[in-house]
Amino acid sequence: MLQYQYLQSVVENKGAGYIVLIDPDRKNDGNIEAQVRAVNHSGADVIFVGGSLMMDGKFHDRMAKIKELAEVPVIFFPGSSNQLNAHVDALLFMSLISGRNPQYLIGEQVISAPIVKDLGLEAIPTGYILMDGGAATTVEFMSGTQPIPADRPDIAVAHALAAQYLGMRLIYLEAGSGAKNPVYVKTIQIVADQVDVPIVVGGGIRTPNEARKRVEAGASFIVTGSIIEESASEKLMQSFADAIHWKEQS
Ligand code: 1GP
Repeated sequence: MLQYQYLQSVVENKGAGYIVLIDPDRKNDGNIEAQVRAVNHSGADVIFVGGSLMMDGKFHDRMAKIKELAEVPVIFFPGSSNQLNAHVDALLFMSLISGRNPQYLIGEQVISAPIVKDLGLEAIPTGYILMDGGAATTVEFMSGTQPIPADRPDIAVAHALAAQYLGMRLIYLEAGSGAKNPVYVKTIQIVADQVDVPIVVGGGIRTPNEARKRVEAGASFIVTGSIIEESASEKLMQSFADAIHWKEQS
């Protein structure tokens, strides 16, 4: 089964899906294994791997380790084309559509496409929309793009619709890793009301309750990174999974 179909089946069966983001950077050297093992037993549906900034050269080794240990699909969430590798089940083929930096709109994609083809990876076309999360984040700085103001859901809707009409199959509403404020519930509601494409929401989500509210607003997937990185707690992941999988309890 294609990974995109798997994602669709998660939404159909559970109401929404829980994605744990693991950043294969040096800062996680000591606890990557613990994070993946916890994911395996937590009810989480997918692992995203990736980050916007790598501080050493062991990125690919850590990716291989994550893939080897993971019992759920591993989907690559690339920070740039030079992170491409085969240790994944699919990749988000993203365009940072809220920005106006051609490198992240199309440049990185052109560099990546032949390599994706050669590696035989499933590419999931994704419109990546950066919303202001209350403080500057790594993705904002590294991509040289401005986020959409948090209180302008109309601008978010216009971008999300553009993504849909361009044929993108996921819309990622991102506040940035470690964001002070996650994407507003209201924004998700307004965007979800207008588009038919599944919406992924991440950045600054720290509690199962915050995740649940965003699912109720129309998010199809919730991503948590930092909060899990801090503790690698299986119990916390379980609470996230339970809060997000609303269909399983009804
Ligand atoms: C980043 O949305 C993810 O793309 C995760 O953010 O690290 O804040 O959970 P956090």
